[in-house]
Amino acid sequence: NGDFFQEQPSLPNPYLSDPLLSRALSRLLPTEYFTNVSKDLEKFGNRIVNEIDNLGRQAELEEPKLEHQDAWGNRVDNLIVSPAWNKLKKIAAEEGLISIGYDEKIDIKHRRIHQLAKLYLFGPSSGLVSCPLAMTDGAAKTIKEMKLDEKYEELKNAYTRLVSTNCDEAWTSGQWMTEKKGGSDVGSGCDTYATEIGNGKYLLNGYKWFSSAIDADVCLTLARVIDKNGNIIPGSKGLSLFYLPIRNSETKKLNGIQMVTLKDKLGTRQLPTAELLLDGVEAIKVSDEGRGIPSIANMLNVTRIHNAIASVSYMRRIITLARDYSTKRIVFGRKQSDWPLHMATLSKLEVECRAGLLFVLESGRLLGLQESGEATKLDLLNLRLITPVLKLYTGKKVVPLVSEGIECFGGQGYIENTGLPSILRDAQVTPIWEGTTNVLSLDVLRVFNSKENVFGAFEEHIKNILNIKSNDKSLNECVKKVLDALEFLKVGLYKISKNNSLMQIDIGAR
Ligand code: MFK
Ligand code: FAD
Repeated sequence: NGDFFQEQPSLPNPYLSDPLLSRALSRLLPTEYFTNVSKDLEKFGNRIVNEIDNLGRQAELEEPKLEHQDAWGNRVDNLIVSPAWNKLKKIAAEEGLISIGYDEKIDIKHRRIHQLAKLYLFGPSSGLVSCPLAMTDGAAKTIKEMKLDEKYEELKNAYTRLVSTNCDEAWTSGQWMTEKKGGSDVGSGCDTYATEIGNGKYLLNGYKWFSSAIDADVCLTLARVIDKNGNIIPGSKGLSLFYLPIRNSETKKLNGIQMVTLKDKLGTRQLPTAELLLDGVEAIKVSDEGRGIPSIANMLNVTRIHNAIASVSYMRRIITLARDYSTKRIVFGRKQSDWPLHMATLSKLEVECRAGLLFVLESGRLLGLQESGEATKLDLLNLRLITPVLKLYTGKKVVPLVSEGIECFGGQGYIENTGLPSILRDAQVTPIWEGTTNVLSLDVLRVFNSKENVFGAFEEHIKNILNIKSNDKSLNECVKKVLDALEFLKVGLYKISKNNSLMQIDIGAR
């Protein structure tokens, strides 16, 4: 009847309520460092509940808009974003969501784990600011690994801004790769051309079909250099990497860029994703000629880890809310949580989410080893191998998981102003951008087909992890199953490499 009101699900401190995160961190981090990280995450968790989550919701409700002209007909391309979006970007800088990964004062080997844990808490409340953060991290890593000489002062300055904690100075970066002809096959799809104008500078002309977080300050992009005779090299070997400021630092006008339209998207509607006409964009070539794809790969590998964090964070959010709701919703005379069938459903989701979190943290561990210079050859091979697997696996799992989570709320899960449907819509992008599942499967094959003994490294890595001495029968059975699967995978990969066929293998299913 009309006077019944269902108690709604509430969001607890995402760090304190996470059943696994703190335990996993205490295993991965030295004790004193863990204590500090734990305090930071608890404080951040409170800020998420009390401030950030509301801002994220506001950013979602106040979608970005693009005004092409001012009242007098001047072309202005004025991008209007929610004040909440801007505030979230400031909070991200202040909280060190990028800087933690680069702070030389922090234990280099472990700081990535801290950063990933913090991003995992932030993701579902971030109003999709998680997207520009991913690209900013990718750009910072790419610039850092370039070992630039003094002629690249502009890039050094950009790096300082990208990793800044000063919210008035911090910058974000875009990543423009996709064009109309191809987002996966960038080598054939790229029709952006670069003409040298001296001093290592070029003018870019082309059309970028998907460009997210277009309120960024700088960008990394790919273009094909036209040589003095007007010739170009087709395919991926003709692409070079360019850095550009999005606006002129003095006039603040767009740097030869026209924002053609904002994409009308299924989800991620908080995020301004534009089609851009590049009409004489001044840019600096930052890779050797023709080395654009391997140079932007540093960025891709970082953003793919961020993508996995986003996927797992959506899983965690829907489970947290569904768990809370299960203690509040009465069905057939009992709380949902008292029905074994409902708990079995939640348990399945829980197992998947925990596996995803451990997988993400493992990538953070390996990344930390790489950045501290302590990685063995085996660690480096494993990092290269697990990054596409992590991204494709979590991206593939999150959509059905969130869908099942939404069902736990019955009809309410389908109602817009509960905020629940947007989790499903936003999750659906994670298997698509930053490389689709099939394209990442092919990346896994690219790694296996390299000269290195990648499978040997992977096998050793798994065996090290599984080197558990236990009397627990079910644990030992699990270990055996994983070792059998490993053998199965080895045989499958051997067949694929023997036939030299780039057939699609569903790594996830295996
Ligand atoms: C909330 C989370 C947010 C996440 C961010 C949100 C923003 C969304 C932004 C985007 O979606 S940005 C666009 C992302 N686009 C993609 O991910 C492109 C997907 N396509 C691929 O990944 C293709 O595999 C790729 C374009 C990279 C390569 O295709 P090709 O032309 O077949 O490359 P090829 O010839 O096999 O490789 C060229 C070189 O790059 C080789 O090196 P060498 O020349 O030295 O032999 C490869 O080994 C190297 N390479 C390719 N992928 C690599 C890599 N190296 C390291 N890591 C990789 N992942
Ligand atoms: P296609 O490459 O045409 O792929 C279509 C299908 O073909 C996919 O299922 C794919 O798996 C499959 N396929 C392709 N090649 C093979 C193969 N060899 N074997 C088997 N199957 C294959 N891009 C940017 O550069 N910057 C951005 O900021 C950005 N933001 C985005 C924001 C959103 C919301 C979205 C949805 C996309 C964004 N993208 C961005 C683009 C995104 O990275 C691409 O859409 C994605 O990489 C796929 O490229 P495509 O759309 O051209 O699809």
